[in-house]
Amino acid sequence: MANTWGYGAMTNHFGDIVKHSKAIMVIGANSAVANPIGFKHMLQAKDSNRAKLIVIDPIFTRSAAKADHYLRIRTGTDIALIYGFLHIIFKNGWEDREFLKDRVYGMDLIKEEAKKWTPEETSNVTGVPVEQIIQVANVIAKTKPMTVIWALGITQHSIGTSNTRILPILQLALGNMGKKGGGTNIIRGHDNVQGATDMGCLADTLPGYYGLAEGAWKYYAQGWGVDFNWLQKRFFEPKWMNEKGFSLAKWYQGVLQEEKTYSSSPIRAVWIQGTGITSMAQTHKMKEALDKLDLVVIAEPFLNEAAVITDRKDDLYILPTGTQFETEGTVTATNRSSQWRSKIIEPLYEAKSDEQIMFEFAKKFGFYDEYVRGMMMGIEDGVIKQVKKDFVWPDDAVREIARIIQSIGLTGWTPERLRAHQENWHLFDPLTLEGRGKMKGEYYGLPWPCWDEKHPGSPVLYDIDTPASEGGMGFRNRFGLEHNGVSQLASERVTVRGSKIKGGYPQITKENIEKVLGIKLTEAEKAKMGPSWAMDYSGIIVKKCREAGVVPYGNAKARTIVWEFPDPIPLHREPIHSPRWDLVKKYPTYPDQEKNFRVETKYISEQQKKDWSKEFPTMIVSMRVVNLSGAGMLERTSKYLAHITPEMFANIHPDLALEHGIKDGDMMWLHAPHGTKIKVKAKHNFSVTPDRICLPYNFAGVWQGVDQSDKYPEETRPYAIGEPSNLITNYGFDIITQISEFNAGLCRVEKA
Ligand SMILES: Nc1nc2c(c(=O)[nH]1)N[C@H]1C(S)=C(S)[C@@H](COP(=O)(O)OP(=O)(O)OC[C@H]3O[C@@H](n4cnc5c(=O)[nH]c(N)nc54)[C@H](O)[C@@H]3O)O[C@H]1N2
Ligand SMILES: Nc1nc2c(c(=O)[nH]1)N[C@H]1C(S)=C(S)[C@@H](COP(=O)(O)OP(=O)(O)OC[C@H]3O[C@@H](n4cnc5c(=O)[nH]c(N)nc54)[C@H](O)[C@@H]3O)O[C@H]1N2
Ligand SMILES: [Mo]
Repeated sequence: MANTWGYGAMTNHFGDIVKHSKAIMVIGANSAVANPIGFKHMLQAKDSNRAKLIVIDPIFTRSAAKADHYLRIRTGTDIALIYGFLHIIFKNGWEDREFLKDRVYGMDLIKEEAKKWTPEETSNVTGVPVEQIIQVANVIAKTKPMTVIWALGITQHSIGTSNTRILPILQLALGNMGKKGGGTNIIRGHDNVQGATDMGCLADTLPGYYGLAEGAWKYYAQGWGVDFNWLQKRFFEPKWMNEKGFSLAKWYQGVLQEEKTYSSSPIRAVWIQGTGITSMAQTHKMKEALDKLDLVVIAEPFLNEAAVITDRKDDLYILPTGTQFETEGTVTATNRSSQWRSKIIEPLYEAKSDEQIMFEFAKKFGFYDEYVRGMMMGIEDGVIKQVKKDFVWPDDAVREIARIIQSIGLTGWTPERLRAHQENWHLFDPLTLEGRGKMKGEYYGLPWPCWDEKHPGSPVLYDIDTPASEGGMGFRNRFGLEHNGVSQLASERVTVRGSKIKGGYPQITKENIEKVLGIKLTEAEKAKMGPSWAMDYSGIIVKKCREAGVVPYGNAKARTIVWEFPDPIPLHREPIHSPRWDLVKKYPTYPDQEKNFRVETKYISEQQKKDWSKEFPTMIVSMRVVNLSGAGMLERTSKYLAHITPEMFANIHPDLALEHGIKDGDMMWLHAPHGTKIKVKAKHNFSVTPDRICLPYNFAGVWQGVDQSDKYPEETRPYAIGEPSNLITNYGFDIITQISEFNAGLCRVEKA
């Protein structure tokens, strides 16, 4: 429930923080380094609103250095801390009772759990002093609106999904959702990572979060102009069509088959396009898998170091790929705004752009016609059909997206509108996103949902004080009409401004539209209309909703209980490898997972095998550095960027280092519970305490002490190489998303 759309994104935007936030809680993010432009807005809010900045992080980061309140938390204990805040908030009656009554379902269960989290127990688990817990609980309860900002310190845990749920729950309790200056602002990572998620670059959904059920596939078959049976035949057996694929985190199991695997045969070939591989945990397993495959293809502008860590000599191809300067199209920012990007130059030398490579692939494997047909479809007189014989790239791709992805309201994103925004940057206010002059009435980048071609986009989600036609909305009705006999719709007091319907209402379907909107459809309209607002190519549902001032996705309550998850409400569970053996018994992890995506995953059996902390007493925390990104190949090939961090290092407290005889600048070994080790430079540093070390993950080219320089093809060795830290990232995966536990885990330090 990071937001009710499914995945994380910003509910608000950076300019909104500058203008309206009075408190900013940054938890598990180091924006000063990872998102400096975003962070500038937080500093501006301190100036413009005297906003209080609260930073919660196991490391004293550069962001923490600017905080009014810095809480040094032990990794993986955020749920405990937030319950600790909620304990104090409920005890003092500081929660927003009206908001809870009208717009939230299930807060009583949260209140019950919070009772257990006294300041003393919270302090025991999190390591944050009691007085600080009480002080910050006071600040956040009394300084409104507060926005909550997070990134990877929250998600990269075996309890990552629960982490991402407890924070919106805090914001609901305080009544900070759907408010200017409030909300939950999840800062996304890479350029266009929001767009990639929206487009379904995931193993468990179709684009636009449509899921993998038959109805969704049929909707897509229609939109792509292909036969459903043809789509089904792409799969070895029909049942795989409705099953999640392998996740990026554990694809190697599909090759190695060491843990129980659910697949028709082992994976024999892998196609890598846009990920560095050493950025993945269990890198030693990734290497084994790369060695064992029949075929590896890498589509890359640089030399991807997947090609360096493997020992294979044959059947490895690197396809030179254009960069983002050599292609054109749209990207989506962390606040759901879209941006048109122009091509600066044609792909250089023999390189091809990503889409050209995909087109060639489709031709080679005989499905090119079906692959591109979606771009030649159109809606005529309310019916979807093929309307032309050729396509224009990228315009027709953008039109296809707008036609099909109604679920998050990309419907208004026409190439014409997005191009006009690019051409008229000067006419948009950077803080309010409002357009002026000929851009008047639109928000910059048409932040989704943008329901139709006249809609301005929605800069702040769940804001009922704004009319639907200007971006207002309630919470989405996504989980049925009632649960345990309680209505899931917003109360009668929650009316979206200007709406014809007072109070809550369900999502609009063909079946309920006449009743809910109080209208009469013609037979012709009924014949064209799709089954629900998200699957209606005719656009009639959205049109009728607009006329009634109604948001097609309904007006419901936010839920704190996700009844289909292993933990219906978030619960603190110790990391798989925890430094606190006493707490492992009290707050154990999940039972082992029989199957998620295509593999089994170990939880309790690994956690409780033994007291890992005896042999591996030091916590690992992952950090970013400003000059490198991701797997790091891209920046390490720049002489100037490489120069800033010429070698792989870890920040270590002098007390811990000297205990092992490690002087500042000495090399040291870091050993992981699964038997791997890396050799890195020790940097004495006071941002860490003696119980934890902190290290970047942007290196490759050295493997457990062995320099791999000779494995780079001529003239491709980057200026800086080093050990991939993910060689020692511990085993551990989120129970829902399977993201790796990059930000918890243990190691042992040894002088090299
Ligand atoms: N220990 C640890 N590991 C982590 C993380 C952490 O915090 N700690 N963070 C995780 C996160 S959030 C992420 S997003 C990943 C990031 O890690 P990766 O996904 O590996 O990201 P990058 O290295 O930025 O990019 C991958 C490759 O894409 C190539 N590339 C760049 N532009 C293009 C293009 O236009 N087309 C094509 N085809 N390729 C291109 C780059 O050269 C690079 O080799 O790392 C994850 N791994
Ligand atoms: N220069 C640069 N910028 C980048 C990137 C890059 O590689 N280089 N990568 C981009 C990408 S892909 C992403 S996803 C974003 C990531 O953006 P951020 O998540 O802001 O970046 P990190 O440095 O990983 O910050 C995570 C913070 O969480 C803290 N942390 C770790 N465990 C816990 C915990 O259990 N609880 C709490 N409260 N905090 C914890 C860490 O100490 C760290 O300070 O950055 C993007 N920007
Ligand atoms: Mo990321």
